[in-house]
Amino acid sequence: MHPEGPRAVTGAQERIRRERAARIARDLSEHERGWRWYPGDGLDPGTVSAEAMRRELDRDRELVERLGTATGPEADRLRHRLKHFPVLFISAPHVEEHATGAFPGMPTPLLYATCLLDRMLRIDEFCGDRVPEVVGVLNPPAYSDAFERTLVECVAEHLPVVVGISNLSEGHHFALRIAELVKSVSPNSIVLLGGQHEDAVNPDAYRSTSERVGAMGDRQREVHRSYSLTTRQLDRLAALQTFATERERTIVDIVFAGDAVFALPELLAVVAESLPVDARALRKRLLADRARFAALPGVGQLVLVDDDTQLITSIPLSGVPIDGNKLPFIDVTRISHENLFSVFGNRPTAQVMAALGCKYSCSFCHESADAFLYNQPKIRQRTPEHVMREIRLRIDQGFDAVFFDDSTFTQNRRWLSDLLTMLEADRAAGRRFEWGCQTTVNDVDEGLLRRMGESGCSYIYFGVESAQPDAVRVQKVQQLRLLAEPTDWTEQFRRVARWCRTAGIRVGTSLQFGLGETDEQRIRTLQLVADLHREGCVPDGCVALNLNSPYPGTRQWLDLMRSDAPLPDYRDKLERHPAFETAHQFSAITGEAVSDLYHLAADILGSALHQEAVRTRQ
Ligand code: B12
Ligand code: SF4
Repeated sequence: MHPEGPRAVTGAQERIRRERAARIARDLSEHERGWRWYPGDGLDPGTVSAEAMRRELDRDRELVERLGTATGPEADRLRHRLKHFPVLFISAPHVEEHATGAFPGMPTPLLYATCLLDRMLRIDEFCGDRVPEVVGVLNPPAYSDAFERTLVECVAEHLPVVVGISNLSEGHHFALRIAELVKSVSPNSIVLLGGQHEDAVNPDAYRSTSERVGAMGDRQREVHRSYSLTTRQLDRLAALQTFATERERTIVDIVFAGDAVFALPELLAVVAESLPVDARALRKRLLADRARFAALPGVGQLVLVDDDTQLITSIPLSGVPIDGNKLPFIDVTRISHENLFSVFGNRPTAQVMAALGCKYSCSFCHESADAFLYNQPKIRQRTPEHVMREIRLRIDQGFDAVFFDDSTFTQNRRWLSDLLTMLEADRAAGRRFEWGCQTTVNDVDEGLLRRMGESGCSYIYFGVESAQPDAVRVQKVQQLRLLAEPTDWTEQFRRVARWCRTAGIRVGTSLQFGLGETDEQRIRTLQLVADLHREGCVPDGCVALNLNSPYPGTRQWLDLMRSDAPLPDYRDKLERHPAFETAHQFSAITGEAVSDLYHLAADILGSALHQEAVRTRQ
């Protein structure tokens, strides 16, 4: 019973509903108000659930117990403190200052991981008794002393209960440094690591995939033979898993591998129930509460060290893939660094991902193995309607341009045609914006490019790799030979670049070295791009240089696991030439040869080369 009786309860309920309505009107833009959890669900975000109502009434009661019936700013501050606990998110950068070969974009992996949590917080429907307050989303474009100072200040000021760090392999070294710094300032903060590096060094995923392949018929088993791993081969990966070292056991508390969308709010709900939190007690509780996670949508697992046995233990999710159409849009409003794309004149650019996955399986690319390792469909596509709603939201939020982050945006022609029809209709209705995407030279033709250009597409990034890529490693090249009019890769790129020029689309490209090419082939590659630059197809600053480096979660990585060659350890500080997108110590081209290659590329490509230093401005 409420301390002041049933009438006071009804009054409080009315107040809570009014506050919710005001919050929706204040915080949500028009395109976010018509749905509760995901666009199209037909539910009202203003409805206060029984759980949220109970939580607010409990807070009222706690406040009365502490302050009596006093109101005013002090009461508001206390209510806020009683209700919330601080959490901090960080997207680990992969380069230091003065790098010129990097493109710092939006931290989409982190934003996807927090999308459901963010929605819950925006409509005040977090599924727990105490509510996380996100005190920062740090996405530094580069690791620097200034970033360390900002981090230390932020952690010291807020003493976050949980710090979530998003971690790709190239940024792994910095992710661990961030974890260490957090623990040095706030030893009680729970440090949580997640992202594609953790997905790709998770021995459980490789073990279960190997078992799945072992149970297949002969033909299927042959197709997937790269995934057949012996115990010895799997054990080699164990040394790279986070928690394999003593240091990691002291600076990281929980690792998440796989789809974190539903798992993250659940984990924070367990934290909310365990406040004031202690890492050992939390781990014990998580292990006892496994069933909560086994019921959640998503493929993946929490990974932690069992304090009783000292063994690395997993808490799996249900294994049911997440439908991207039933997720809230990512919340792009809280990141510390704005996302400006020089190809769109440094105007605010929204990154939108319409599909996950790629139909090809190039050996150096994470798309080659990741979906299969997590037993997911190879391509997970959102409907064009769902994507259009996100675009409309971004335009209303003030973004001037959209970049589609899909690996191969034009891989599904029917889907693309439907989206283009919608873009054309919006354009005719006055909603005009510039957009770009990335794809392969196999997956476009003259008519399609013309139509894309007419609907606002002004830039396409083609992963060309080289003038004569090795068809075994670069599967898209192999596929080109199967087209109706088989052609040579160089010729196809030249033809596509010219079609783009006619359609008013600028071409960007990434070149990849260290895939076994000869010096002569390198020169031919650079000259091909330089010619297209001179012809006006490739504008200044739109060519990126890469060195092939075996990333965990690729077919190349599986081949390394099956061989006796050492597996790269991304805990090491990576050696990189500032003008390359990728580090080189695990590459076939290292040391002096890297700067020689840079000078060769700079001489031949001139201003076509991307040379802009990462912007560190907030
Ligand atoms: C957008 C993007 C970028 C952006 C932003 C990346 C960032 N960290 O901020 C930019 C342009 C900056 C970028 C840079 C690079 N990228 Co990139 N990028 C992508 C891309 C296209 C989309 C990522 C995404 O949003 N996916 C969708 C979400 C739903 O999936 P997800 O990323 O797996 O995230 C889920 C989980 O991992 C987890 N999770 C993620 N973060 C966190 C954090 C916490 C706390 C928790 C609990 C869980 C969690 O939950 C998420 C939701 O389920 C992917 C390709 C792809 N299709 O995924 C490549 C990809 C991630 N990039 C890759 C690479 C190699 C790079 C670069 C090295 C490129 C380069 N040569 O310079 C750099 C390295 C950046 C770094 N910090 O280390 C590889 C990663 C391989 C690996 N093993 O790490 C990928 C897979 C591309 C590929 N096809 O190989 N990239
Ligand atoms: S075509 Fe591009 S995205 Fe697809 S597997 Fe090859 S490199 Fe990766």
